[in-house]
Amino acid sequence: MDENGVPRTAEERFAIAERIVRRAEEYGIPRRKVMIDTLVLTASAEQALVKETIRALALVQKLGVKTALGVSNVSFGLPNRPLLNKTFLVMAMANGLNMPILNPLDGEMTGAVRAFGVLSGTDVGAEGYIEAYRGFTPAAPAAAAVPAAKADEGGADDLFGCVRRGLKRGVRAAAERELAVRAPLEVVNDVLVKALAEVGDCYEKGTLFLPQLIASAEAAKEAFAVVGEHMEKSAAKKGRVVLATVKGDVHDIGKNIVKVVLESYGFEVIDLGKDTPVERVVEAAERYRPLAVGLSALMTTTVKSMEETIRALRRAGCSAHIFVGGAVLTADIAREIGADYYTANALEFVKVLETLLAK
Ligand code: B12
Repeated sequence: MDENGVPRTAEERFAIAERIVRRAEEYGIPRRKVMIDTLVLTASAEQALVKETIRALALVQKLGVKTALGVSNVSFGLPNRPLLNKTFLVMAMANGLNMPILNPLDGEMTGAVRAFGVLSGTDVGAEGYIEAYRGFTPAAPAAAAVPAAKADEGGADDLFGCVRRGLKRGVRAAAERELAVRAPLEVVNDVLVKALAEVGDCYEKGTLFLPQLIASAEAAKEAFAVVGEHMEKSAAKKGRVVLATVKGDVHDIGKNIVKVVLESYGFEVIDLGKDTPVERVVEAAERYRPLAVGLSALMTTTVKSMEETIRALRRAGCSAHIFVGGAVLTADIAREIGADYYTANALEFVKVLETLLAK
């Protein structure tokens, strides 16, 4: 990868590998001593990029370098990860992977490497293979996988069901039907947040997997857009709030809820989106002079970039009240990283803003 992150295509990754090899040779490092990792992304989130990693291996090995891969990344978020890991390992080795990074205590993986040595002719006379498997007796066949019990998925076409099952196509109509009988905020709190919480629980329990989670998140996003269209937006603005999910974090469902709720209570929201660079937040705080800056983070790892953002805002002399939120935060962490306020949800955020305005 380079300063622009992980390139999407094999050709772009190859171009970077070429640059590395050239530079190494300038320092007297021969290419046979260079190891290039063509980078594995997870099949559950970036399915189309799996074959780019494999194609990149085939291209890069022509440079006469060694190739490495952290194999098991490929299966993150999917069931029966060992099966995917092993299949991917074999695909990768067939395309030039010679230094796989894998669990050496996993007999299936080391077995695949040994078998590949025989079949590709690198283990001459199958010497290593025979040494490892002399006296091998086959294990009893594994029991067939039992389908996971289904949680309550809601009706096929109600809003809860659409989000729970990640059905993006029906979600708009389902949201309209729900909004005909309930107030927008009730739809958010009683249907959308609950459906997402259930999806999150099932994901954590391992009964639902990353591609399904992504589908649910996308369905929820569509539903929030519809809810937003139905929210009454008061013309008189109470105050301005800059909102952002911090750098490195792409979770924006919670932030989007906060936005919808703030707007419905008459606040003007400048939404900077997700994965927001520190400088963009500082720039927006300087440009819009908001009453408050609200930062969202959902991962332990991105609390650090939240802290950096707060520090940069302070350095720039930002006078706005700094609020933080997101499932990973607590009042204690908020204090530690220098925020002014932590609130657990959007409505509390509104309440605190209103008391600040009343002062
Ligand atoms: C949906 C989801 C995703 C979706 C996100 C889609 C999207 N557009 O947001 C996708 C599939 C893309 C995703 C990706 C990943 N995810 Co994820 N994801 C979740 C999940 C299931 C739900 C999060 C959510 O939306 N909750 C619902 C909303 C409404 O809640 P909320 O955000 O907390 O918001 C409420 C409050 O916190 C508050 N609030 C939120 N922000 C703010 C801001 C302010 C200012 C205020 C006042 C209040 C406030 O108000 C909101 C409404 O009440 C959680 C698990 C869980 N059960 O929480 C994991 C989870 C957050 N993800 C996790 C991980 C690890 C990842 C990945 C790294 C996985 C991977 N290896 O690919 C990537 C991250 C990529 C990245 N760089 O960010 C971990 C984080 C672990 C940790 N503690 O660090 C979790 C906890 C799952 C787990 N247990 O492993 N994820």
